[in-house]
Amino acid sequence: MPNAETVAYLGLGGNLGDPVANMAAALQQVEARQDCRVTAVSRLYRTPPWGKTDQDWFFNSAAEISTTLDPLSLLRLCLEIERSMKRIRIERWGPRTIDLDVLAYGDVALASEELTLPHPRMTERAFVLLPLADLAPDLVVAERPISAWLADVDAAGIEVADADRGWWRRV
Ligand code: A4P
Ligand code: MG
Repeated sequence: MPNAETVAYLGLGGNLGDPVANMAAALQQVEARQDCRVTAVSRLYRTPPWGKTDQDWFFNSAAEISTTLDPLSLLRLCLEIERSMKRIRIERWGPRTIDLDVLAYGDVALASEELTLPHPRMTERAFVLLPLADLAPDLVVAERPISAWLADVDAAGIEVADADRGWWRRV
């Protein structure tokens, strides 16, 4: 019998090269697999740099997938896709061609050296919460819905770059 499917959420971002094309290619790579289906994608956002502010603005988005991969295999797939796009990881919070994070996997909570679920910093970051709220405002993370976390963060400056959720199929 095939493994059951689990709903998971991915966070995407980038500010080097052509981040929109990279995010679209990443989602197309996920979609092309037998063990993942992309079931919804957020609007595309343009966001001021968070953390290290002397760098270019980012593009950010989020995706809902349904997958038979276990959590660690899904993380490794994300890291493999990042590597295939030659992500440059020189400094923490620094510029990157693509960042592909596992935000949540079903209702799994775990913390290991390689993987923490839900993503530990997502509840502080408007550039994660705003796209995720397009898909799952009622998703509960750390005991509160995404919409409640979003109401508490500073989303100043964030713009919708493309309101058509099919943006990733057109790039
Ligand atoms: N890891 C553990 N749990 C997870 C998870 N749930 N998803 C481990 C993904 N990875 C997870 O990742 C380092 C390691 O975390 C992975 O190898 C994996 O084993 P990383 O992405 O290089 O993380 P980092 O850069 O060290 O730190 P952090 O806080 O994750 O950085 P982010 O989230 O990648 O932030 N501003 C805007 N506007 N938009 C952005 O997208 N992004 C960053 C980078 C900074 N500022 C930004 C944006
Ligand atoms: Mg990451």
